[in-house]
Amino acid sequence: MLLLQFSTSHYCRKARLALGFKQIDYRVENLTPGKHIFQLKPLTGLTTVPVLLPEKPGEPAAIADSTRIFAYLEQYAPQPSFYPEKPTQARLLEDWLDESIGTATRFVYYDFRAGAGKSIDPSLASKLLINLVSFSYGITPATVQLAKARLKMAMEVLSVWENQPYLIGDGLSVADLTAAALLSPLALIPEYYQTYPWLFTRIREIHLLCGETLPPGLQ
Ligand SMILES: N[C@@H](CCC(=O)N[C@@H](CS)C(=O)NCC(=O)O)C(=O)O
Repeated sequence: MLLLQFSTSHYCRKARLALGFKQIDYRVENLTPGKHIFQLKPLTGLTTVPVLLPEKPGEPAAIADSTRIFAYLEQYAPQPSFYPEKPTQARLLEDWLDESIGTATRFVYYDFRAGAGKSIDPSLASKLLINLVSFSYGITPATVQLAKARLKMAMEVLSVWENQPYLIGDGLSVADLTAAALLSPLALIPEYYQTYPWLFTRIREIHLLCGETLPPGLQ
């Protein structure tokens, strides 16, 4: 299988955790932001990564969107399951993390990289990328404030992780994999790293379990 991705995207990290959890062999192709639109649009009708190409006869040519990639992988390799218990609750948590919290993380992360975290990569290329992302997603002081409030609420919901390794029941689910990927960029922000140490303990554990490289800040 081939995963089309941006190397730094947390949604692509989510797809890699899924492939690692299922122990499926795959290769990655890193796309160039901007140029990616011309590669992806004809393939999926969308412009977002991750996109999975199963490269198998009789299988779909391309699957776009991390949630659909999870659904495909679940039927391709049912065990271990992404939904061991309370599948409806797990899917709801995944959807909320995808649609609300992954976006909030992006806003807070790029705001940090443009300000206090500038020195992480002072190169011109990084500066241009941060400016491009901030412009395309409408990252402004007001939207960052809203995103910070969303993350505060997310920490309350995810604080289940403080006392137990799984968000739902007694097994790792899509909810754990999604939270571990989509909140991982916060590891570089001291305010989050210091206030929520349990979050980064779980993110680290899940990466190790899935054989995925630890995100920046946890290496
Ligand atoms: N809901 C999508 C979100 C993916 C997403 O937002 N991907 C971003 C990178 S983190 C992207 O491809 N942005 C480029 C674009 O929108 O053209 C998923 O779960 O796959």
